[in-house]
Amino acid sequence: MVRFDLVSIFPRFFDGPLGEGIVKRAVEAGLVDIRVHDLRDHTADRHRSVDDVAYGGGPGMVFKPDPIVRAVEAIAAEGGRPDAIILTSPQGRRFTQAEAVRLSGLRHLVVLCGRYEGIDERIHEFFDLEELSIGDYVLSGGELAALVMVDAVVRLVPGAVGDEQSVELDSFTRGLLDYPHYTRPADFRGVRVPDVLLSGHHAEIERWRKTQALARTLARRPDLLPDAELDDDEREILRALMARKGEDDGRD
Ligand code: 9D3
Repeated sequence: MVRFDLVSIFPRFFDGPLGEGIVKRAVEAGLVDIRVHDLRDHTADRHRSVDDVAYGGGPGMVFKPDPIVRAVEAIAAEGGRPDAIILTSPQGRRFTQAEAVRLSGLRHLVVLCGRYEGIDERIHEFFDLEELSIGDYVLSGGELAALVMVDAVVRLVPGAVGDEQSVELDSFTRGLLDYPHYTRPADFRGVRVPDVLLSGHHAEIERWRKTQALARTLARRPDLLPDAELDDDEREILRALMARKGEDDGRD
């Protein structure tokens, strides 16, 4: 069982995404426990204020430290000391599949959803915070990033995804992009499914899929190849693809 406590100023943001599909099923099956907390419930002032202007001036607001510290203390008082406290932040290190695997091995995760310009830096004096970003683009806040992390981690909890094999074969687990997929009809408006897939030759189909996955990875995500887990076949196919590409590059 993995427990998530998500802290946000927009708690209803999570209703839709957590109420559908694999995550919903995992919650219903008791594999994960996901609790959403309204940061404003942890304020101590009449106006329930969570933010204030920045010392030193400049645009944008900053989360006050007090409601955040109180929220984490309340979670710890009720659910015990968490194994990790994550702050979603554009300044964080990148959340990757390897991070998802690491987090899926923990039992209790707190995710603080950043907004505005961030949290008062003194928060770091009170907890070990791990800052994580989901990528190099600008979001309006950390809620979507938190949902991305929850989704990626929940899929890794044993039993959450019906077919364990599909989790194991997932492209980012192996470090390669997936091969192309086709379904019926064999001829769609004159465009045919590659013959090899209809041939019934399982060894040929496997080799075609490996070649396609490698060619796509080479063309679209060559950055993945150095860390990809390749079998002997795949290493040989990749050598051939790269030799061919080398020849093409030299052509005018
Ligand atoms: C307008 C604010 N910007 C001023 C220079 C900085 C800024 C602050 C807060 C930009 C975006 C955000 C909100 N983003 C997140 O909280 C966030 C995020 C992201 O924007 N991209 C990728 N991962 C993440 S995790 C949290």
